[in-house]
Order: sequence, then structure tokens, then C-alpha cells
Amino acid sequence: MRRQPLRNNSRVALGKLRLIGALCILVGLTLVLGIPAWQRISEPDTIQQRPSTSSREGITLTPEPSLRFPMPVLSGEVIGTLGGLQAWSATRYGPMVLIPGGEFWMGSDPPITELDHQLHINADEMPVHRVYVAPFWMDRTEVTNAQFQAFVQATGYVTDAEKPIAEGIPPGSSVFRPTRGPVPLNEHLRWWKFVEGACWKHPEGPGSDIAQRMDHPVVHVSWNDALAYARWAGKRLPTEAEWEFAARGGLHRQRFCWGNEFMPDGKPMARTFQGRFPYDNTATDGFRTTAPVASYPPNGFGLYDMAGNVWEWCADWYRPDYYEMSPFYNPRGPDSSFDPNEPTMPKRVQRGGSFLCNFAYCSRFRPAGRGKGEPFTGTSHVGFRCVKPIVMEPR
Ligand SMILES: [Ca+2]
Repeated sequence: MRRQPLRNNSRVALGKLRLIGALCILVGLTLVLGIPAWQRISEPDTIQQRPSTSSREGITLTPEPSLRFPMPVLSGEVIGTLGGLQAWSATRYGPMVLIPGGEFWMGSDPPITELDHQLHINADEMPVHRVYVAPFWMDRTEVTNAQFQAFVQATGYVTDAEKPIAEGIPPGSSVFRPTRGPVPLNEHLRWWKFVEGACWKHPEGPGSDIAQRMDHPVVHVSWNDALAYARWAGKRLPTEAEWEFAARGGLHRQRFCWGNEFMPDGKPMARTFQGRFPYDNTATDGFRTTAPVASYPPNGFGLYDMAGNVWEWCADWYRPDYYEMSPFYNPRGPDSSFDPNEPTMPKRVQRGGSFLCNFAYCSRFRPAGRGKGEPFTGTSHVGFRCVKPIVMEPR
């Protein structure tokens, strides 16, 4: 009779063990299945496409940290504590501007007015569609020769234009050479010349240098070169959506980065081609090619030269039909590239136009204008700027 309580105690203990075991299994299943499901719901920006790794390039873009908190809408110049959050200090490699993020209309409306038709709005800018981008820091200016020189001196980096293109083909890059008179504007080889020895430190080829142009944007940099600089500086290239959101400076559905009028009060607002392209460069604003960065007024976010001066590489692959399939949250471009004009040539996006843009030839200095280029190739009118994610640091 005295053993009965012991058997009862054993059953109670066994029951407790089973209960604890069941709870452990339940907690385990919740952790394994529940967290990914929660992440899918709460972090929509983490499920969008990223620029894919190209085996040809051997490059993988590092995913940035996801934002896990609501950000205040702020704009202005760096540095320090913002809304209780410690922002990355970005002064070491040039000042950066906090781009507040938010929703905007990306792309172009169909042309309606005579001015719209003059601007040659391309089909790849349509349809206009709503996009959300998370806040980020962006370089206030294009990367300058001085900044790129610091990178090369620190790392010994050799740009693509300084390497032989193929066996028997010496290094070099394409340089704009004005023609002697009017030429068909669809024959770009009439004004682009491959120059042996042309590179970022010899923009027009041997015999030219950047000694008097250290505050000009670096040129003859490929997408690979831009990415290498960005990684060295602890930054990355902007997505195409980030770039356009930033270029618009808080204005919605305007033709230009500063509004709807090309030259308000007759004042040039960007470094574009003045005169008759490509033979009559009047340089009425005092510049024939690039200008020192920040020579023209900034846009609404305090960014300079988002229109003109030099084209700027973006992280995304280029496809002309991407806007028909673009996701709403932080679009990061298609998984692969397609350019109908050169179907076998992969292309990355370029934005903002350059000193060779004007109404007659290329109006893609507009914030919606899209350009593209082969990732290994830079020219005398292509540069870049970087962005940096906002992260939370312990105070
Ligand atoms: Ca630019």
C-alpha cells in the first residue's frame, strides 16, 4: 500500500516531462517557421531582386542591412545624431546628404506638350509608376578626380581603361571629338574616337592631365571601377530608383530636377551642351566639357549635378521594359540585362546625362532619362557617385 503514492508520483513526473517536451517542440517549430514568415511580412525591401552576380565579372554586391524602424523625414547635410539615431559619419570621402526616402512617381508621363516632344521622352521611361525607396545617404557631388586619386593612391587600383582590351589591343578609352560640321545624329562614331592611353588621369589621352581638374568629376571609369571605389569608401552604387528619387529633389512629375522650365530666368541650371551638337560648342556658360562639381545650383535635397556634367553609374542591370514589372518597394532592377540595340551586350544603368546632352541630341539630363553602358567601359562623359545605407549604431 505504501508503494502506491510512489507510482502516482512517477506518473505525475512523467506527465510533466512530456509537457515540457511538447513545449520545447512547439517553441522550436515557432522559431524555425515563424521568424522567416515574420520577416517576409515586416521587411518587404529584403525580398526584392538585387543586382545579380555575374560570373563574367566575378562580383557579388553585398546586401545592405534592412531598416527595422520608422525613419523621420529629414533632409540636409550630414553629420551626427538624427532623431535619436547615430548616423554614419560620411565626411572622410566627401560630404553626403540624407535623402529622406518615401514614395514618388518614377518615370515619365506620355509626352503631351510641344516641349515634351522636343525632349524626346523615350519609351523605356514609361509607364510612370509609384515606387517607394527607403532613406539613405548620397554623395553631395559626383566623385571627383581628387577623391578617385586618393582611392588609387591608397589601393594601387588599375582601372579597366588602363588594361589591354584584348590581346594586341592596347589600353585606351573613347573620347568625344567635335565634328567639323553637322552630321547625322544617329551616327555616334562620328564624334566618339577611341584614344590609346586615354584614362581617368589622361582624359584626352597622353599629353593631357587632370592637374587643373582635381575638382572635376572623374571620367573614363567603368561600372567595375565605380564599384571598387564604392567598396573602398564603405559605400555602394545607388539603385536606379534611389538615384531618380534623389534627382527629383522632392518635386513630383517635373521635367527637370529643378522644375518644369529648362532655364528659369535665362539661367543655365546644369552642365549640358550649349550650341549645335556635335560641332558648334558655344560654351556660353564658360565650360566646354566637364565643369567643377557643384558649379550649378543644387536640387531640393542639396545634391549637385544630378542633371548633366557626367553620366552616373547605377547598380541595376538595364532593361527597357523594366518599369512594366518593377516592384513597389525598393526596386533593384531586373535579374539580367537586355538592350535591344545590342542584345548580346550586358548593360548597367547610367543616369543624369552629361555635358554632351541637349534638346536636339539627348535630353536625358532629365531626372526620368535612362542611359546604359557596358560594365567594363567608361568614356569621357561617364562618372558616378555613391550612396550609403542608414544604420543604427549604439550611442
Ligand atoms: Ca551628373
